Amino acid sequence: ADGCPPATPTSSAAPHRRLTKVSVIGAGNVGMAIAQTILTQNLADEIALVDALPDKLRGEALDLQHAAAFLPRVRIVSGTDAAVTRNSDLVIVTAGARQIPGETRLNLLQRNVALYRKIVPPVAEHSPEALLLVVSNPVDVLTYVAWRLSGFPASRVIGSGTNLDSSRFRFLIAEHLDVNAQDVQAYMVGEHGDSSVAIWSSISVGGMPAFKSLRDSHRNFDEAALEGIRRAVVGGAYEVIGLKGYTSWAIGYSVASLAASLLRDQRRVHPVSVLASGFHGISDGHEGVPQPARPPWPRRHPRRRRDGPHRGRGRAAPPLRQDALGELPAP
Ligand code: 6V0
Repeated sequence: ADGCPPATPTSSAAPHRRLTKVSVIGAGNVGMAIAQTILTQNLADEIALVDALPDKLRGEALDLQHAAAFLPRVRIVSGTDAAVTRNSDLVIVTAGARQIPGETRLNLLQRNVALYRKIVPPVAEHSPEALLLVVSNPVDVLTYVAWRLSGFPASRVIGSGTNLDSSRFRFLIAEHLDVNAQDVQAYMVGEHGDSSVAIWSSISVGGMPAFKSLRDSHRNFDEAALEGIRRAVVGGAYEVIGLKGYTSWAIGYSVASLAASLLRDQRRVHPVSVLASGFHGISDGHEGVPQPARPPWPRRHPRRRRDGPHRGRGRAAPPLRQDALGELPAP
């Protein structure tokens, strides 16, 4: 794996505590922001980075390793081959084309579906019990594609969904009301990006339902301002991409918070992209809906390994025919 030592099976390294391995596929702006946030938050014992560009990958891995004196001890491995991800608990996929200024997320679909056909099957093979967390755009469609390509149960393939949109929403409401964003609960749901929906009734501040009390009191209640907040949430990525070329820090923290909830079983509720068949008239596909984020594997017990691709809880993915992939413009 490009000069880096091969990944150590996590189970043999520590007999008393099972080590946690997180892999990040795609060492671009988003992948590296996620990796460095996971590193600084001490969420993993081993981080594996995979990218198609060996020099850039090696440079990113070395750059992180050179910070070892200031960080928790984490083994960092890297490679262009998915073998380096072997035995991961969590695999985060960020590889793929990103938007250029003004481009929509859905424009990326064909290019990124083609990439996922190469990336997902070997990753699933090397870590058959992992949780797959999809970040590349369009994230909801690619989560569905990753589920179909992996053969994993639906409970083990989720997308970052509207977790980032919701954090933009919380930030802007917090600014509007001049309170701390961590004290604001508020959800954007639906498809990540342009068509995401603001759930105004979900807003609460310090446990108080905010929307109704603001409207009743006429205090800070200004429909134009609220519509401005919704527009700013939906246009947030376009604004950042127009200014700096890409987004990275907020998605890094957003995905690290999902990783923390999943790896540490924090029982938090996040708006993530899950198989939404049967919800609100959706027949087949992934959507961002608030979900208790729980690891589907038994964290406190030794892993039970079974043969075959369909393990664990949840609906198993029907096999995806190669020719059917080209017919996936939308779920
Ligand atoms: P980037 O900086 O161009 O990084 C993409 C990386 O993928 C590059 O380093 C490529 O070399 C690598 N790559 C390409 N092909 C492969 C392959 N076959 N195997 C491994 N690596 C490969 O893009 P950036 O990091 O800015 O964005 C990555 C993706 O995240 C894009 O699709 C964005 O649209 C998406 N985002 C999703 C967000 C969300 O909320 N879900 C938020 C921000 C960006």
